[in-house]
Amino acid sequence: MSVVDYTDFVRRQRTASLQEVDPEVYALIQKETERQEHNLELIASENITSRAIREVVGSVMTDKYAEGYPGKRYYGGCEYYDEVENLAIERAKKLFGAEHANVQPHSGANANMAVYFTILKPGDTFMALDLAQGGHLTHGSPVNFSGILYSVVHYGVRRDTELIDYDQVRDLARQHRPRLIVGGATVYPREIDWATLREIADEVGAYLMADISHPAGLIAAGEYPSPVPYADFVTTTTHKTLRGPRGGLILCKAEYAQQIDKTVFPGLQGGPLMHQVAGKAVCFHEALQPEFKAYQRQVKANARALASALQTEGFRLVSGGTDSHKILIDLTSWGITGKLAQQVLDSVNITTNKNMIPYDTQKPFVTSGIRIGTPAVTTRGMREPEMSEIARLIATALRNHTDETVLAQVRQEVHALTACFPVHHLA
Ligand code: DSN
Repeated sequence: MSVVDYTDFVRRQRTASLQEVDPEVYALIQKETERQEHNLELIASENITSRAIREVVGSVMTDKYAEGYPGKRYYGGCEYYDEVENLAIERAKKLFGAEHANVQPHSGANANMAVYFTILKPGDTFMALDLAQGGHLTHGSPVNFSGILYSVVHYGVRRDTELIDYDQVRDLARQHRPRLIVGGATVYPREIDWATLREIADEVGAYLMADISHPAGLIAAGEYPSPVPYADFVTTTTHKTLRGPRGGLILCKAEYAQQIDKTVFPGLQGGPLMHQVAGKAVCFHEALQPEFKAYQRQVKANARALASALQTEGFRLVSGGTDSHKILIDLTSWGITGKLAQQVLDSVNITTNKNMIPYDTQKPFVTSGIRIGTPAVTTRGMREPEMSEIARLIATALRNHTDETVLAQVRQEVHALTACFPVHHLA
């Protein structure tokens, strides 16, 4: 019987490249790299991380368990993990002006769950923006734990302005006396009035949680109103406008620090993903640089320029424009669905996502809108002139969506544009 010896195998693994070890996965990464180079990435929640962040999340920091918190771990050998987590915590607090930060949530959904588990009991009532009008799954959707465990009252946007109806929020809060009011959205392109939400929460004795997953980078740079002075809890992902590794973050007042930490671990999670925590430390460091402010200013300027150019092309924008990095296009008058628009734009290498518009009559998998955003194209270095170009390419593709010759021409123009703004292949 032949005995397989592993020692040579392990020795080779120390130095062998991914290409040598697993050519199949290597080839897929090459293809994804090419896709990122040639596609116009307009998904509002996506971005392109720095090489430093990709280096840290692919580092030896992935190897170790570190249950617990700095100075109070359940395993030995955590001295450098303590230091890196402390760096992440201190940088997050400085970046957002927060009293306490927990950097361990694996995702935004986990961060939201941790806040709910800290202050709500099953059956308690909370209020949030309806998913169909711009909210998030974890803001009480009936197919999500948040809608299953709790009694959820949704507020929405006004039909005429498509802006959050704060009068409705106040009326519903008085009627239902929620224990928590959640602010924050995945699609809403406008500023959120945190002071008014705080005022309503105080009137009914509710906690206020702000989910800033989308505008976190803008907020860190002072380009969007910060809820930190108003909210008891602020949750976010770290990979959208913030340009960090995929993950979650909770900021809160010092008085809730111990409870939040206990809910995250041991309440909800086991070992933290310390390579991601280290990546968050680098993300916050990058976001503290003056250049990050300039980048976020341009993200917003690009969104405004893109919105205005789209309107010139004849598109109706939900709420008439944007105050952030994202735009919601209503395609109803163009006679095409969001689903078809996404497919057509995909075919010319422009990446977007179909999205419900407020009071949509189409199903969520079809929709009447597409959502677009400027973080990734701004990271590539594109500015206002390119935003006009992108609006023209989108309009040309959608206006001629059955004409293969025009679509091929648009695809070529997308390639010509993206070739001028490399993502990874910088000299
Ligand atoms: N998937 C995110 C977004 O695209 O906004 C929300 O979790």
